[in-house]
This record gives sequence, structure tokens and C-alpha cells, in this order.
Amino acid sequence: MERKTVFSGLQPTGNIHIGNYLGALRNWVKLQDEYDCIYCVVDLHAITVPLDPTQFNRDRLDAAKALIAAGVDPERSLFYYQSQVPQHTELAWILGTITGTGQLNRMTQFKDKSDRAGSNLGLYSYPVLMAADILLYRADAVPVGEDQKQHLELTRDLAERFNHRFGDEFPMPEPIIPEKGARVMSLQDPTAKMSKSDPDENSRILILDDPDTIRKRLKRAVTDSETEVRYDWAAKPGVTNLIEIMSLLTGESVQSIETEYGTGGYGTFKDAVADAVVAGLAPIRSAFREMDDAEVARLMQRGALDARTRAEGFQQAVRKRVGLAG
Ligand code: AQP
Repeated sequence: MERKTVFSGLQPTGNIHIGNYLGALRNWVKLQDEYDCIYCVVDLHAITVPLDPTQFNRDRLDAAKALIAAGVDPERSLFYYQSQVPQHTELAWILGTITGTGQLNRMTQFKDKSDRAGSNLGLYSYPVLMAADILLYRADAVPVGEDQKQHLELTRDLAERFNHRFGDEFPMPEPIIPEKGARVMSLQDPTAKMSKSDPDENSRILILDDPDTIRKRLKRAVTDSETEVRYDWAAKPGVTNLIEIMSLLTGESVQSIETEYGTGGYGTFKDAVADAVVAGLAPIRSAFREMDDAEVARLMQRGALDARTRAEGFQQAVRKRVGLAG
């Protein structure tokens, strides 16, 4: 039986956090056993906010290295930089012509980010490029965190609209959202998601952070004025976030964490969460340090070459459908 296709992307903005890891990346790695996986460092999405080009170029390579260190296997998955496969932007333009501005105006991520970073056309049309990323390969499934649900709905709408207008071309991609970890919250404001672009560095733990930094950040994590370690998103979001992070990284159940740390005080509990995070991220840090930059750059070039060939086959069909072939 033919394997289903999975596509997902991650922005190389230099600070991949445990939200990205637990919400999306861990699923990427697991899915490689079963699916035909296409994973992309979505560098064109990242330049929608102001960046220093030299630093960004470094961050881009570091993101590729971090993803490989976390378990993305370029021998099993197609892995490359989005900007090196021009079919992504070509399809984004075509899909843009069938996207209503009313629908884009409702995208919550655009509203959040434009408030923080200022608005521009790239940020506004980001969800259309994301739809193109996914539809380009006719992906069946997309492993993402919960924050991307709305963008995936737009992708499905655009697929349907295109199929209706030009003939059946795109399958309907399904999100793969983990039951737990789909929305890891900020350590400083547990009502907001952990985010790369939060100006407060104490709000997140990066997958390459050293043990001291991890311990410091967790010590400072916002909890509440009670002392009980109990899983309750409504009443105790800070503590619940930490329980969930610990459970995901150790495999221990929420109930057994509650039983073990319930009345022992927040200090002891936070130390235990820090131990779990340090241990869970140690293999990624050490794999990252051992990696050779030139070798990764070579792998990314090879990935782009393969991706261009594959994307071009699909894109020819789209051109034909809209009258752009020949
Ligand atoms: N807090 C989170 N919890 C669970 N999953 C998350 N993701 C992001 N934040 C969380 C998932 O990580 C994948 C890669 O995300 P991205 O690089 O496209 O960035 P993003 O979704 O815009 O979120 P970030 O990383 O926090 O960046 P900013 O600050 O720019 O919003 C996606 O699958 C996402 O769902």
C-alpha cells in the first residue's frame, strides 16, 4: 500500500523551544516510521519580521542542525530550506488569487504578530504560503501544535475552492495534533502559549539551553499562591503546565506526578521538573554539538534538489489546471 504523505515546517528564528518540540517536533520524528515525510525549515515565513541577515543565516543552519539533532532523519525524510524550492512561492501566488481578504483578516496569529512586530504583506499572506507548503506535495496529514489549527482550516478551504474551480487536484490535509503538549504555555504567563517571539526570555526553555539556564527558568516559573501540585488548567495553569511538561518528557502519568509531589511544596516539584527537562533535552544538545556545519549544509542542498524535482512534477499539474502550461 502506498504510504501517506506528511508535511510540516518550522521557522528558523534561532530559538526552538520545548513548545515546538513537544507540540510538533516529537511527532515529526515518530511519523517517520510510518509515513512519507517532508519536513521544511520555513525560512521565507521567518523573514516576515525584521531580522539581521548575518545572524539569520546562522540561525537557519542552526535550526536545520537542531531538527536533525532532535531526530529528523534526512536519509528517511525529505528535509530542506523552503526558500530553495521556488514552487512554494509560485503556488502561494496562485492560491492567493482565490483567497478572500476577509478570511485573512480573521487570522488570529496575524493580529497577534502585527501588534508586536508591525504589519506587512508577507505577514498578512503567511497563511497562504503555509497552505502552498502543504498542498504543493498533496500532503495527507500535517503534524502541528494547536496554534496552527486555524491556518490548517484555511488550507483546507483553499484546497476545496481550488478543486471546485479548476478540478480535483488537492487532497484534504488532516491536522495531527497531539493529545498532550499541543499547547505548551509560557512560563511567565501560563494563559499565553510559549512563543519564540515573546520578548521575555524567561517565558520559554529552548531545546539547546544548558542545564543551569533550564534550572533558573523553571525556578522563576509563575505558579500560584497555593502549595498543592495538582493538574487543573482552570485554577492552576502554571503548575498544570509544569506537570504536563514533566509528564511528556518522562513518560510518567499526570496522576503519579500528582501523587509523588502533591504536598511536597513547589520548590521540590520545580527541581524535579528541571531534572526531567535537563535529562530529556540532553541527547539533543549533545547530538547538536557533534554535528558538522559543512555536512549539514550539504545535506540541505541535496534535500532541496530532491524537493525541487518532486515539487515540479506536482506543480506542472497545477499550471495545467489554471491555464499556465505550455
Ligand atoms: N507553545 C506551543 N506549544 C505547542 N506547540 C507549539 N508550536 C508553537 N508553539 C507551540 C508548534 O511548533 C511548530 C513550529 O512552529 P513555528 O516555527 O511555525 O512557529 P509558530 O507556530 O509561529 O510558534 P512559535 O514557535 O512560538 O513562534 P512565534 O513566536 O513566531 O509565534 C508548529 O507546528 C506550532 O504549532
